[in-house]
Amino acid sequence: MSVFEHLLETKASKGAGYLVLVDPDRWDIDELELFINKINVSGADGIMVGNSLTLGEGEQQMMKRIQEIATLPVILFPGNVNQLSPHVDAVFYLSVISGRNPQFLIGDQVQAAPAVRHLGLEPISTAYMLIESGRVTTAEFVSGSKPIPRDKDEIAIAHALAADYLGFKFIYLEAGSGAKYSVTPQMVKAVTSYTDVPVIVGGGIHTPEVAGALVKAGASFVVTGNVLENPDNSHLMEAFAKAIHKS
Ligand code: 1GP
Repeated sequence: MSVFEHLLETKASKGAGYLVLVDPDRWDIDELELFINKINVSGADGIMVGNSLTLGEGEQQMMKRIQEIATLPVILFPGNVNQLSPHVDAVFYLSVISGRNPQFLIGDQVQAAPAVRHLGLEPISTAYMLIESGRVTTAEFVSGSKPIPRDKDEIAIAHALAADYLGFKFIYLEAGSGAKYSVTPQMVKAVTSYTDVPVIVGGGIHTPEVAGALVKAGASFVVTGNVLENPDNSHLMEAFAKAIHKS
């Protein structure tokens, strides 16, 4: 089964899926191993790996270790072409459609395509929409693109429809890692009432209640990242999975 099929099957059987984002820059290898083992048994449906900007060394070794330990599909969530790796099962093949920066709309995708083929990675085309979230996030700064205002549902709808007509497999509503405010359930509801393309929501989601509300509004997948980087919060993983699956 491809990773895309696994994700669709997760949505069909559980109503929605839970993806945990691991930023390899934020962990040392021992802590990382413990964390991946926790994710494996948390009820999550997949592991995303990536970040908008890498400072640390050894990112490829970290990805290799993650894939060795993970019992869930590992999906690259790339911030740039250099993050492409043989140590993932699939790659969210992102285009930042909310922006008008050609590099992030199509330039990097052209650069990456031969490597994706060469590495035998499964590309999952994903229309990435940055939504304004109360502060300038790294994703916004690095992509050099303007986010969609958080209260302008009509703008989000028009972008989502364009993504649908262009044939993207997923739409990603992204407040950005460390966002002050997550994407609103209202925006998720608005977008999902106009398109059947499955919607992934991430950025600034800190409680299972918020995750559950986003699923009730129509999200097919919810992503958490930062909140689990505090070891005191690792117990939240199971609560996130439950809230997302039952909503
Ligand atoms: C994934 O960028 C998000 O879409 C993750 O955001 O780190 O704020 O959970 P957080």
